[in-house]
Amino acid sequence: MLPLALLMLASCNNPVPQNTPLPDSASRKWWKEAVVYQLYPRSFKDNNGDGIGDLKGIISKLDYIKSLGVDVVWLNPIYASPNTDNGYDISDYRAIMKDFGTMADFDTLLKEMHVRHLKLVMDLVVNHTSDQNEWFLQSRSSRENPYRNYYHWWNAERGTPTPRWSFFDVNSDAWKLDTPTNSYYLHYFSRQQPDLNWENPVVRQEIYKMMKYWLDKGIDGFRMDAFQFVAKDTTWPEFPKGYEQDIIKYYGMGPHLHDYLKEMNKDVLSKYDIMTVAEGAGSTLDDAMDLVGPDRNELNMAYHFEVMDVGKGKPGYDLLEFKKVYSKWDTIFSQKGWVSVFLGNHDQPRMLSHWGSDSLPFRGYCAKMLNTFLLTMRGTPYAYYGDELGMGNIRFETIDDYRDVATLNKYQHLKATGGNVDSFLESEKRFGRDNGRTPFPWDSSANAGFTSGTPWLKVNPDYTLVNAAHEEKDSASVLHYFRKLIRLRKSNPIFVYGSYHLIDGYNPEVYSYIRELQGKKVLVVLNFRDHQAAANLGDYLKGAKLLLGNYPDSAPKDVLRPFEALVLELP
Ligand code: TEU
Ligand code: CA
Repeated sequence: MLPLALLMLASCNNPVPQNTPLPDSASRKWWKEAVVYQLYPRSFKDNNGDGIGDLKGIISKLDYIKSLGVDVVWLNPIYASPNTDNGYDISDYRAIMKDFGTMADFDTLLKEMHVRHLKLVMDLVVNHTSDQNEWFLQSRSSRENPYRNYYHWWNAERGTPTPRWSFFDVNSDAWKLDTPTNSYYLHYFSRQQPDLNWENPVVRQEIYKMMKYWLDKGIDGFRMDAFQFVAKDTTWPEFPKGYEQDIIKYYGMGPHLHDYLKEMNKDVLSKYDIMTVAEGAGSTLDDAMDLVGPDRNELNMAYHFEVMDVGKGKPGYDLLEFKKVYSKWDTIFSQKGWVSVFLGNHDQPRMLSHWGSDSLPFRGYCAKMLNTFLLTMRGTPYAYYGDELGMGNIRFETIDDYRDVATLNKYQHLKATGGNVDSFLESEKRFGRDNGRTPFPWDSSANAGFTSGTPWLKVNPDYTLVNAAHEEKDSASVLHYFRKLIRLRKSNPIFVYGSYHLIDGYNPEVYSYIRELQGKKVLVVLNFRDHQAAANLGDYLKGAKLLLGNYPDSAPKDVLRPFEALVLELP
């Protein structure tokens, strides 16, 4: 993959495409033209004062969501769950989590969304269930139980199982000895999240039936959680030492994964006009293309993680790396297939803090600049709730403030093994998942208007500055700019179907690219730094006309102010 990535930055010396055709009607799809709004239900709006966001809360805010101009809402899991991983541990796939409301609330939500021409995409969590799921309760009860093979078991008389690393386990061990049957079960995530056995055709049929249950209710698609991990090599080969550093290579795209997807597509997906996106796209170009190639009959669009590695583990990040990754993924799908574009989600810190700066005086400019990137790239943009306001990381001081199983278990592990918990807490201020899960700031009243009770996770104290009511009144706010960006994208197919061409690729501070469709060209220029930076646009500026900029006196020019963003129409 690397050689292609290196070529990317140099490709800016190639001529700009001149006449990219509009794809034929068969290749134009609603899910390519849509803007997705990802909403974390626990933190959006609490309707009954228990401190937890709920479906009635979301219903009460649908007009706000509609006002953004987005088309699709992706809801993180709302199924019945004991909530060890905030709903990613499902105990009943056909019920709604008590905290969130009832099935009647769900039906109302879906109906009210469709009235407003908003589509609903649900999280589908089928790599694992909760250990409280009836399937698992049966499975663990005896070796002869009919549900036994729904999960992966290793009888203890065989000795200890081949080591498997776990994302969330306190000991990083993915095998847990279960005394009732003296056997180990597999859990890539926490002990409360046993992995389903996809090799069992009965499991697959159960899942397909469950998917139809929701699709027949009228939902518009699935985001498939951790799906690249579902297929396992059940001969359990030894992996080389240190394999967990390259986990996607060893856990991703296991045997028969594509067979399962083809089967699921034939039995379920192909029968509906829906959006389907798997979390993760493997580790090679072929993996990604195999998932979403239009001739493959598997899924619609990829959601890769590579860009998240660019900013991991070190302060600051290299903008050239960032450009390489985005340019590479654009190239992969330039002829066929489709990709998601995102800068944050519920597993990541806030995009503003991670990729830019939430410090004054530039925070508003920076939030606008990052949103400009998100909404002018090729691929379906996923805006994460609150990023339309410019929310930032909360940066908790103590472990007691955290709720995330990933943070809590890691902390416990370090404590038990004499690791450095202080430096861990410092790094969680930058990377902890709870940074991206704090309650939505609706207004400047107590608890940001999110709840009348005690919020399940602290509200970011900066809500007095960053909240929807305040930004609604301020025509120069991030919120108003976000709406303008969406209107711009919607009014011009160049942003969806236009080719992408990098300009001045080796510029370490400014990211510039041209989108071109049927001879029309738009130039996007983004200063990723908190200081003035040169864009080296040269002749491209001749006759350029401003479509949108994030400073009050924006105009086409070559030297950009801190976090300045320009969207220019070229002659
Ligand atoms: O995440 C899958 C996944 O691979 C995560 O471990 C991811 O690498 C990590 O969160 C980065 O910090 C999905 C969901 O998005 C996540 O919220 C769940 O916790 C996880 O699956 C288990 O269902
Ligand atoms: Ca509630």
